[in-house]
Amino acid sequence: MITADTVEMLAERLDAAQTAAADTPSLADTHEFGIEDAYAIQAALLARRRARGEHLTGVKLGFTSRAKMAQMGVSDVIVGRLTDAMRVADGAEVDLARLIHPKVEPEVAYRLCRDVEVADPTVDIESCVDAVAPALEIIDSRYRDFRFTYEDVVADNTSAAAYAIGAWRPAAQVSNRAVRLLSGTAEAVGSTAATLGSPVRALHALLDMCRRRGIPLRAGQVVLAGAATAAVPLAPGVTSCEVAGLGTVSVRGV
Ligand code: 0L1
Repeated sequence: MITADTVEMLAERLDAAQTAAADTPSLADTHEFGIEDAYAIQAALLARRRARGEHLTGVKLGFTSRAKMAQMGVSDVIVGRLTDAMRVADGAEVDLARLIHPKVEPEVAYRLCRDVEVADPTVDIESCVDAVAPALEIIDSRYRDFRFTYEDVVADNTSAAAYAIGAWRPAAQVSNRAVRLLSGTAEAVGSTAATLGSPVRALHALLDMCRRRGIPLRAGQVVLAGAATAAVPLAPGVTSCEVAGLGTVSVRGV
């Protein structure tokens, strides 16, 4: 365990890196901390954003592919928080100068139509979802050269930086849809099944995480279910994600 003062100091370091778009070394280089500490640092980081007037708009899952879990040597997903300052309208510009070394991932987004009673063991999270959409998540690890531990990335709010969501459609099964991501000359193709076998499983994993971490889920919030392909560098110009049968979403890096 690290002290409350250290939690605040490390959150301040990550917050400064994000706001200045200047990378920082891995926290683990200088501090020994566990996963509980990492979520405490993440919460302190979010408190800083909220103190600046940002509002929570949802949650995101990370490490939802078996390959990424194996790479990080973990068997659990991670959860981060989204705010209105991270939201980018479909087709709108993303200012690359405000980011350190951004990458982008194609995802499925869910919309919550009612508060989820996360402490209730009988709650049916699927019945709390009314819409689904294609999404782009921009991740921007604040760590120098992408060198981070599992605890580091949780502390860094799971690299969350920005997100865009396409047109919402009534909730539907999206378990194995083709996905295509284009960013500059980079292309990644995959399937929504890369997200824990099906994005709907991400909802159940999220509920479990929120129960364990005391994270509330509120009506109107969005859930980014996790990457359907490996992340690619976010290029200047148009970046788009197409999910078969769901539609397309894009942003423009400037
Ligand atoms: O969205 C995610 O997969 C969370 C972890 C991202 C870690 C990274 O910055 O590569």
